Amino acid sequence: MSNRRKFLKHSILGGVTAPFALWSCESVEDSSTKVLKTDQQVSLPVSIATWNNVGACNAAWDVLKANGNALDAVEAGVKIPEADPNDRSVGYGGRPDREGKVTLDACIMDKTGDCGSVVFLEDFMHPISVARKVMEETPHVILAGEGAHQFALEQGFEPQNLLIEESKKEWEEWLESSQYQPVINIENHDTIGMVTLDAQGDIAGACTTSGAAYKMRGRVGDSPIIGAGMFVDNEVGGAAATGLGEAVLKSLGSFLIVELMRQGMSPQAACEEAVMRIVRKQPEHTELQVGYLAVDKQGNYGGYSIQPGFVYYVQSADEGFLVKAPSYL
Ligand code: SD4
Repeated sequence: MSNRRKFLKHSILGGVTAPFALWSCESVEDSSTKVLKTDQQVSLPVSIATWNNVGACNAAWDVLKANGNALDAVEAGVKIPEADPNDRSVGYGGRPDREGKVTLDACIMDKTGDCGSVVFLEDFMHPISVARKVMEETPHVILAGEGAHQFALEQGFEPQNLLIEESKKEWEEWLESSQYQPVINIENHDTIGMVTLDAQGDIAGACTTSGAAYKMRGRVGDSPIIGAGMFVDNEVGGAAATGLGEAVLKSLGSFLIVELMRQGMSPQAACEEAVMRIVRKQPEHTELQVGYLAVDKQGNYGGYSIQPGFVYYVQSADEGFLVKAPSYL
């Protein structure tokens, strides 16, 4: 075991705050980016998230290392990009639909299989927290649009304008052509799907996004749909998706991955098979990106995408690092 590993294990047990930023990776690819060759395993607890969401994984990790539970960790984690105006695919600062309105989708799932979701929600920075309230305070799983808005107000969430000046300006420029053409790895970059496993080995998952930029008004993607954008099962593991939601919705990718792992596939093999379902059944796959990540209950993880360029971040008791996922194309 390396000294750093020893130090971290010691830090966790002793409750000391470890300097995670020291080995956090700030750019999408640098010397700490790992190229995944075979299935890999990390020690629990762990947080794993789509794209270069280092801040989110570290926030989740802060909860996990203090012996917090996976659900609190995953919510704390994805709230980081939700509040970040520089993340133009999630929450505050997210790109609007073609009417210039920022509409948000999010879902959350706990170790018991309970779950909550909001779709087409406007004016609230933290749709993930509203989704958690749907799970905990209502008999329902999904609330949409106006009803979700009303519920958020009743729960005490503060409404605010989520359209930042930069997004507004870009949208106004887009209006001149009004061409709807998602750009692989660019337009949707940074939408976050996260799975956490706590020190007890229990799981939770979350996914949150502003969806495809300049989408039709009312469009809902895969991210808030349990089983599409994210799915966890405390007997098996969890998975999350990013990329063009329509392709994920047509194959319920995250549910598929968890079920494949249940049947014995590794997280890596399960992600590859879920991508191949899209490849085999959706001829337009050459023009779109979907990336999946998965982790099982033992801390084995994997990821795979259609196009090159998908990365995901892993923060475990051992270390934190970015993984460049292999791809079909
Ligand atoms: C959507 N899947 O709304 C989301 C977008 C996304 O990385 O994941 N972007 O289609």
